[in-house]
Amino acid sequence: PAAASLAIDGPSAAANIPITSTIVVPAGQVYDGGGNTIIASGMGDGSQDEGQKPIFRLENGATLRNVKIGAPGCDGVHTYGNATLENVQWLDVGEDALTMKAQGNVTLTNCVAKLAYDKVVQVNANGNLTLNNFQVDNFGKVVRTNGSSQSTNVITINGGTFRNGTNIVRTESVNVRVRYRNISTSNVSKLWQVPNASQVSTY
Ligand code: ADA
Ligand code: CA
Ligand code: CA
Ligand code: CA
Repeated sequence: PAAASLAIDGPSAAANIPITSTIVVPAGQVYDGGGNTIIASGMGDGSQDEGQKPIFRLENGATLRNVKIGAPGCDGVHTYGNATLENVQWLDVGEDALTMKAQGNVTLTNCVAKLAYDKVVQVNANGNLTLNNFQVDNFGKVVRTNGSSQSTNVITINGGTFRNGTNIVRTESVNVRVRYRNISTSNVSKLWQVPNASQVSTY
């Protein structure tokens, strides 16, 4: 009967989705990956080489949710303005996982990042970065502002687990504020690498 075949087909199982070019999420739109895993080819090898392509490009106001980024992680996710990420899992971070490429407010909620050789979130623009319940294992820096740039950022870390890394935040900018609460850490060498300890507070 029809019901049996519906039951067999059921809700679709998670799948691997091969891509050969960046997935662009237009301004204000939502990309829901349905739990599928993106596998890139020809876009970079996931090493520390700069210039790899992003897996996703989020235009201003875009949302990315329920997706896994498999190896090679290439240059991860690029944001151009405000962005919302929910249940995004980087299974093997490439050169980095997410880059703020233009000014905006970027929020990650219930995301996971693993196996980052160095940086997870690269901040190359002004704006606020909020990490709600971010689970990160194996990293150099969870958040790194760009070189000696004096960007203005409020970095809020609300919950989360950070294991096996060097810094949760590293910045050279005196214009960065870090606020955090309810975090769990293990084997992290120095949580906050900032110009002045007064830039970091709980809230
Ligand atoms: C390095 C590099 C920057 C930028 C950054 C990134 O810090 O020096 O120019 O490319 O990586 O965005 O990955
Ligand atoms: Ca880099
Ligand atoms: Ca990696
Ligand atoms: Ca990068």
